[in-house]
Amino acid sequence: MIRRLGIIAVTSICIGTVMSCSSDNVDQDENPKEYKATITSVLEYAPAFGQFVNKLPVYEAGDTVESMRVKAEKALQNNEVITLGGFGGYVVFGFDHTIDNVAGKRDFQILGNAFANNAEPGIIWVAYDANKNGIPDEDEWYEIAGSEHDKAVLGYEITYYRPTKVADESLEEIEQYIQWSDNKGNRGWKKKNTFHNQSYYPQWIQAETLTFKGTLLPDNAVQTGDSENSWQLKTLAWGYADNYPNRQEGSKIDIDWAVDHKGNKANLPGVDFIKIYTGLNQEAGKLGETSTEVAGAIDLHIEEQKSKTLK
Ligand SMILES: [Ca+2]
Ligand SMILES: [Ca+2]
Ligand SMILES: [Ca+2]
Repeated sequence: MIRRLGIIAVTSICIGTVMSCSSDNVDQDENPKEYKATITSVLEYAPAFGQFVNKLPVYEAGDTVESMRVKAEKALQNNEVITLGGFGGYVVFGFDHTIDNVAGKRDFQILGNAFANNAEPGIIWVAYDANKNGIPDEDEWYEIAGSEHDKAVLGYEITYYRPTKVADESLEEIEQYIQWSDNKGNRGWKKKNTFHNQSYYPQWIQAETLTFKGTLLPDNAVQTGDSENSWQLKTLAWGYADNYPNRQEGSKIDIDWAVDHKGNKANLPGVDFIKIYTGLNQEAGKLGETSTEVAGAIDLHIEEQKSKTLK
């Protein structure tokens, strides 16, 4: 099921459990290695279109796929928010160790910027580096089957087209800004709103189109009144990124929820890499497109160990 999405190639960097980027190994004998509970590397950053794209992180003239990857990596290492844009936009990151799948417990947490009635659920894929080559191979990915899995559209594919109308300083609304089409015969336009005047198409990408494939969640936006401002983005029950506030249990994930493309339990011993992508193709009035944001991830077992040590 897990074909490489989009157009970005994996960049070879120091990742996983078999390589080390830092000088942590120095004096290893006296000081046994302490693993970080948080993200240590970003392997790919490939957002779709979006009102925060080119802002979180900031695109500057001359930036490339690689320099934007580095910006996303620094942001996530510091728990700063990055945007994934509309449906399919993604980030892939890793840790300096394998996050264990502890039986009967949630194992990791994805940090986002969700708050009450502002959930922008992202689908979570996990990879266990079974062949220990330090990269997530295509056949090592599994999907966290969250609460909406049975209602979701599997194998959804969308293409966005580079806008011909250039966003400028006038902050005008552009109704027909970015054209899109999907593999279900739908097509339409994404709006540019009056709040964000930069381009919504990733400026470091030369291609005229961006294509993403994955699992599409049912819409979660509800209009609660007559005004364009009265939209709420409802929280899904469990198993997604940027769905619950970071302090809540709902932002924590059990590796046991991972399934293969047939829906069978993956029974993974742990996770080395995580991929998050925006799970909705939805616009909600003045809120604009629904876009998952990610601000980091935490190995809950290391966190727990630390708090035990402090007691
Ligand atoms: Ca578990
Ligand atoms: Ca591998
Ligand atoms: Ca969000």
